[in-house]
Amino acid sequence: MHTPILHHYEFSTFSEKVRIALGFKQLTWQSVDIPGLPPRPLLSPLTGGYRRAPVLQMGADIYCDTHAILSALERLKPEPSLFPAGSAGLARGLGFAWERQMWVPTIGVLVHYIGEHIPAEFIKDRKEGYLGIDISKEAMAPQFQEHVQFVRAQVSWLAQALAGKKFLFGDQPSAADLACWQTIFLLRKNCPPDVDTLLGFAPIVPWYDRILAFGHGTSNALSPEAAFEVARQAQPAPVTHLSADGDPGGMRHGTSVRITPDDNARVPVEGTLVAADAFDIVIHRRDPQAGDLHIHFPRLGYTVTAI
Ligand SMILES: N[C@@H](CCC(=O)N[C@@H](CS)C(=O)NCC(=O)O)C(=O)O
Repeated sequence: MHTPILHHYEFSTFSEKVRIALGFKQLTWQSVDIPGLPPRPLLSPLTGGYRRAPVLQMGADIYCDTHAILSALERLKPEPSLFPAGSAGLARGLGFAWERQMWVPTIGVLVHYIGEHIPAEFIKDRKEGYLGIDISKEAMAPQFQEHVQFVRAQVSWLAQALAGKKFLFGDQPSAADLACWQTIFLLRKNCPPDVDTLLGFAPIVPWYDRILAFGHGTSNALSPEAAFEVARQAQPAPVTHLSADGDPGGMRHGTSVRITPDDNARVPVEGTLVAADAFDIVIHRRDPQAGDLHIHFPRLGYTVTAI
């Protein structure tokens, strides 16, 4: 069994969601610190071009997107579960919807407070290679009130859902708790304390602290070169959780496919379909240096086409 390797950067809040999941499951992992924007020359060959963070690597298996990563961690260590007692469908759906809806308004509030400290090259990258919008403080200022109201309304709903409970589904946290938590983490970590009042965070602070307390598990630093060497020396694991011809659209094992995020950072990744179901898809790629790789994506949030 390969030790999980997380390619991530400190201020990436989607990475924080995975770090907290690793802490909740008390896993030992290896940490590859990547830059906050491309180029990431030793990671891109492993992902086939997928450019977002974080990425989880287990040997020659590469997991893109936190939704695929959390499922992989759940298979690696089923207990404690991120999908407690019958919550899987709701936990996945709620987490996905929350992150989709909240991402831009959260950035809008964030840059209101700290926008002047964000380097120009970062703003340029986020516009040209990631979100497709200008996230500078000046550009987002006209929408600040709209973003505040949106986040506050969502948070009020979250507070209502959490009333009298430790976590969204009861005493055990779920992937949905972590998804909701991570966007709030970005704001509470970086903005002055008055953001709590502005956005109505007070009732959810005990829940927030419970999740923060999971920590990050036990990690050791690993260089990008060493992680690449792990992939080079490994073979992809046999896929046992999906069936070769399980694609609901009827795409067969062996089909050449292109997988592209449908929201942002729309860099297509091409490979040969290994296995799929309605939730996940795995493709094979052969990199000249890294060798055979399996790259895993969640199905929701990605467009898959035969090429
Ligand atoms: N749906 C993706 C979203 C990941 C995402 O947008 N991550 C941000 C960092 S927090 C990112 O990739 N930013 C651009 C980059 O780092 O290249 C997931 O769940 O992993």
